[in-house]
Order: sequence, then structure tokens, then C-alpha cells
Amino acid sequence: KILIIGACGQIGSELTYKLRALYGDKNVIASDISYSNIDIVNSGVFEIVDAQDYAAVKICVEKHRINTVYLMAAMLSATGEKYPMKAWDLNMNSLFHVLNLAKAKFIKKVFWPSSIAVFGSTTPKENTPQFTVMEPSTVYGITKQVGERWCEYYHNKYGVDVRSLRYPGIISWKTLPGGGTTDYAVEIYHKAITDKKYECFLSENTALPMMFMDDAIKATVDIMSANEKDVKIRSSYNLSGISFTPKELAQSIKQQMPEFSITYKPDYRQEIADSWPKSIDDAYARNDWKWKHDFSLEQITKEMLTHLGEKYKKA
Ligand code: VAH
Repeated sequence: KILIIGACGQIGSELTYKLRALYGDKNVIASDISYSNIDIVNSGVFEIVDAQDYAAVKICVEKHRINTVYLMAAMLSATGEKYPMKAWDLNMNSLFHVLNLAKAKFIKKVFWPSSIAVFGSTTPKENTPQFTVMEPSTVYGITKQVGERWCEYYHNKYGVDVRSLRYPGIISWKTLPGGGTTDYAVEIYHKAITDKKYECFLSENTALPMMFMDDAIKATVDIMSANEKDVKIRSSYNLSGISFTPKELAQSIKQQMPEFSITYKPDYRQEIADSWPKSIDDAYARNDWKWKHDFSLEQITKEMLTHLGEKYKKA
């Protein structure tokens, strides 16, 4: 059976829906620190689990006979800069607990998300390679960089089957993201529907690697169902979909909503975004386990405006 830790979050919630559809509701246990996503809580087996409490995680694993854990709980880049030690504690303690449960053979397989935030301002910014200089300048990026090293260590030293992806910014409509720097690319669609205008907290030419949620979920399911020997990189795989600037994103919205307008008011998140790559080279993922993305910016904008339009009409 599968346990998703952080199932109420932006990615965790959509992973829960997808994995339940693939493996059956009863075989996927959703858990989080609170009942913060009522749809997830009410749509299947749900447990309150504090990812920083080893005993709590172990009890849930044993109670439900879990063999695979998706650890999706984390504090993201923007919030992590406000609470550095909380970000370090949550992101690292939760990872150690799951890796140690795998080392002790309580679970067989682990998915742990890394991020393009592992890269810093000394990393080549265009088509950032899989192996390159990584000097992250955010606490979140530091936790992802060191988490990758620990995943690789537990795999090489103890044979733990842990698999990881360096997610870019992820765009989705079902669940709001929390505390990320790329969240502007989600907020903008909500504001386009409700206000027909958006004040962007990044400058207009800030290019960032992005991906539609369906592509991120596909990559996650694909790497977790790949043959163990095909997952050659056990730190974390570069993963890419598309890249765009807030200006290009606003243009794609204007094509479908001519009355939409955008203004720019960069805040403390600009410095975070400026330290990240503009685009990512994910050739290793494409070669090792046949990754490829599907959604273009135009398709993402169509999906987002259609679904959010319906969502707000019902609200
Ligand atoms: C963040 N959405 O903004 C996350 C992600 C690459 C960005 O790690 O912090």
C-alpha cells in the first residue's frame, strides 16, 4: 500500500487523486499535519501524521501495511526564508524518518521531491545540466541539495530504493500552492478570472522553468514505476517542461482574455527567482526512463482559465 505524506498540499493532493485512480482508493493512504484540504480528507482513507514525528510515521506505516511512501511535505522557498530553522527541521527530519524506515526495511520504496531550487546564481542559467555547480542561496534550496546527497547515500550505502525529481515551478488549478516563489504563475490565473488584472511579485523578464501539474504527476508516476535498474541517478533527476517570463505568461492569457492586464511590483521573492535557472536540460530523465512533457504554455493557459472559470462560477 501507498502512503502520501503532505497529501493536502499542491502536489500531494493531485498525487493522491492520481494514485487512487491507478491503484484503488483503499490502497492509497493520504496523510497530513492537519485537515487543510477537506476534499482530500473526505475522499478516502486519511490520517493526521506529523512528518517530523518518527513514531507517528512508523505507526501509520505499520497500521496500513505501507510499502511505498511519497514524502510531499515541505516548507517551500519563500516561507523558508521567513522561518529558516523551521524549514530545515521540517524538510530534513521528515526525509530522515522516511529514509530510516526504508533502511530498517519497514518500507520498500520512497519518492522524495527535489527542486530546481538546488541550483544557485553560480549555476549556468540556460539549459542547466544534470551535473553542475550547485550553490543554492535559499534555505529551501539548501535542504533540497543536502537531501539529494542523503538520498544518494542511503541508496548506495543501504540499498534504499529512493527516487527523486527536481521539480520546476508547477502550475495547477485544483489546489493552491503554499509559500513558493513560482506561485505567481498560479495566482495570475485566479486573478485573471476574478479581477481581470494581476500585480506580479516578479519582474516581467524573470524567466523560470515551469510545468503543468499533469506533467509533474506523470513524471512522478513514471519514475516510480520504472525498473529499478533504469533509475540510474539516485540524487535527483533534472525535469523540465517549458520556461517562460511573467510577460510571456500574461501574453498567453491576453490571447484568450484580451481585457486582462498585468502590473509588476517585485518583492523579496525576486532575489530568490534571480538565483534560479531560466531553463533546464532533462536529457538524463528522457534517456533513462523515457520522460517527455506534454503541455505547452498555450495549453496550460487554456486548461487553467477553463477549469478556474468553472470553479469560480460554482463558488
Ligand atoms: C517554490 N514551487 O517556489 C516551489 C518550487 C522551483 C520552485 O521549488 O519554492
